[in-house]
Amino acid sequence: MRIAAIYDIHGNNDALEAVVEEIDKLGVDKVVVGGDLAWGPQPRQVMDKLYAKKEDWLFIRGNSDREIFEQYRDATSSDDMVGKLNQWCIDQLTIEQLQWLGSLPFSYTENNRLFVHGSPRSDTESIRVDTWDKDVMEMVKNTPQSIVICGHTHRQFKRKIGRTQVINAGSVGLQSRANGACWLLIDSDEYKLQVTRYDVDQAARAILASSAPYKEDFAEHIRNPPDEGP
Ligand SMILES: [Mn+2]
Repeated sequence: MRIAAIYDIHGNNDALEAVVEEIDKLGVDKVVVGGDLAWGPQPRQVMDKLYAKKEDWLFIRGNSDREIFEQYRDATSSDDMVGKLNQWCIDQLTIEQLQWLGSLPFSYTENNRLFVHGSPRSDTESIRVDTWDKDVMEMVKNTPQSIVICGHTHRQFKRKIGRTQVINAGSVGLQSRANGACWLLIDSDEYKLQVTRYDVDQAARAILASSAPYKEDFAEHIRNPPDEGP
C-alpha cells in the first residue's frame, strides 16, 4: 500500500504538475491532499486540477481553504495580504470550487494514521520541528492514532514524541529551505520525505505574467525558498 500525501500546494501550478507527474509514475494506491490548496498566485489552474480529482483523491481542509470560503460566504473583505489574496482566489474560482473548499473535512483517518492540516485539534495550530514535546503531547493527547501526518508550517520533518510519530509532509508549492516541491510518500510502514525538482524559473515567469496580487513576492519565494525558521 502506497500513499502520497501532498500538502500546502498554495496555488503553485508548476509544482503541483511536477508532483502529480511523479506520483503517476510511481503508481500510488491513494492520494491524500492535506489542505491549503488554492491560496496563492495560481488558484484557478490548481483548483481545476484538484476539483477534477475530487472523487479519486482524498482531501482535507487547510486553514486557508476555510478562510477563503468564509470570506466568500460572509462577503467580508480585508486590506491585509491574506484578505487581498483570499479575494483574488474568490474572484478566480467557480462557485462550485468555492463551495467544495468550504465542504472539505477537517481530517482523514486511515488505520493507525491521522491526517490533519495543522494539529489534531486545529487547522491553524503549528507542529514545528522545534515545538516542545510537552506542547505536542497536549495537542495529540486525545488522538487514538499513533501516527499523525500534518503540514501547515511548510517544513518537512519526522519526530517521535511520546507514543506518537509526527510527520510533516512539507509544502508542495510554498516550500521553505527546500530545492523543489515537498511531499510525503508512505510505503507500507516507511515514511519517505520527498522533494520533487521542477523548473522554478519557469514557474516564477508564469506567475509574473499573471495578474495575481503580490506576484513578485510569490515568484521570489519560489525561486529562492526562504528560511522561515524551524
Ligand atoms: Mn496552512
